[in-house]
Amino acid sequence: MKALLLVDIQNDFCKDGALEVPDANRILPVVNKLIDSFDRIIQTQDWHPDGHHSFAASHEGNEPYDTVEMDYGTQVLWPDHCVQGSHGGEFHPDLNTQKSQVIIRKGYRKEIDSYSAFYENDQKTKTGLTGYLNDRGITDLYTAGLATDFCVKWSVLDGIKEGFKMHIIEDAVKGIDIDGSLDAAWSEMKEAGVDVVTSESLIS
Ligand code: VGL
Ligand code: ZN
Repeated sequence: MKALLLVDIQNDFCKDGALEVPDANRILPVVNKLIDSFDRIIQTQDWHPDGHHSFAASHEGNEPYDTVEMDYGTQVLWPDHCVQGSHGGEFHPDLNTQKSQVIIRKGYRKEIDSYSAFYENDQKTKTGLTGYLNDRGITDLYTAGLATDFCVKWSVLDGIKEGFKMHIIEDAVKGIDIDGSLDAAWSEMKEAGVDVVTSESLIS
């Protein structure tokens, strides 16, 4: 059974947002068409408390896009974004969220970032999505959203590890691209066995 996984389509990642992903808004009409063609829809929502440790402002002397070492490994520092309850953290108003059946919020613990829909960045703490999918008999996830080289990539890689068949809809994702991270992400996902599809093949 298949489902559509919509990753972090929130104001802060869209045009004029705090962590704007180039051309992010272009996926909105494509994603809305995909929503019409799926019966099971799952969304993720990046959802950080004020002063989250992934924010550059929480680290004296660091700027956004610097990297620092955390207990769980290397962390890119971001501008403040997707703060709980803020406008930036809301889904883009043009996204049709009406059919969404579950929303997985992530990154809500101050000390740890969470890119993937399945695991926090320690690669140990689960979000609960695996259990949800297994309980519902969902085997195939069609992935769209933001950003290709961070939350989409980690969701795809972890989904494969968790035993799901992961598909990425290439015209329904956009990336940030820090120092070649976008090309690297595509290579990693393909290496891991992601199935790359176009929205056209899915829209009925
Ligand atoms: C994301 C950076 C920080 C993403 C979330 O959704 O890809 N990127 N938080
Ligand atoms: Zn974030």
